[in-house]
Amino acid sequence: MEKRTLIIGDVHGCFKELKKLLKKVAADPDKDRIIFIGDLINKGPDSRKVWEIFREMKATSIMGNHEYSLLQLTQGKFHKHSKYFDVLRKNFGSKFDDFVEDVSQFPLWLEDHELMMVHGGLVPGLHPDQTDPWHLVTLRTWDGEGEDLKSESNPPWFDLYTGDDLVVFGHWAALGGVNLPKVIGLDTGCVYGGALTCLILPERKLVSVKAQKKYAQI
Ligand SMILES: [Mn+2]
Repeated sequence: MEKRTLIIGDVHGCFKELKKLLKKVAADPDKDRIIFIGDLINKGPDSRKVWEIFREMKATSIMGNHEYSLLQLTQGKFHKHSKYFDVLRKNFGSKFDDFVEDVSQFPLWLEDHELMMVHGGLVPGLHPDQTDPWHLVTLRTWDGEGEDLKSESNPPWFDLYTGDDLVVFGHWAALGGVNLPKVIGLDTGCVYGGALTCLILPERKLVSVKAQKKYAQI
């Protein structure tokens, strides 16, 4: 049987829901390829526990905007999400440096045969290696220039996508998930009281577990 690929949406510290979801899909680190779509951390109950599960699952993660900002901050650059930094540091304690080392290995995108994975989205007409990393991790809508990445007066980036790869992304919880022929959005807003979702490939099956509570405001 072909190896399964399990792609998991934005966890944001929701370790209980993550455990439940992994159980529901019978995730097996020795048999499945397990990939997180980014934003493992911040906002939710326990980022460190999510990272521990990530390690147990021998998983990979795409770089989310929260991981990207964390790296910038550890390099002394001011960035968004700095308000989460102290909480995260305390949460990880003596494991903080190990965690940051792991995060520094997260790819900004992953392309594999006919599959493309990215946290935010793809700039229309550009390959990720031609794209500003900040766009890859935060893009929602496209204004034609990349100045405004989220105004709802502009079209979602995936409305302008014309490639052949199946693109799997996260980051846009307000949509409550996206399922189009060439585009799958996995952020179903677990930390906001929604659900945590896993895409199983090659079957293209979506499996979710409901959030136990609302941990943060969207
Ligand atoms: Mn995000």
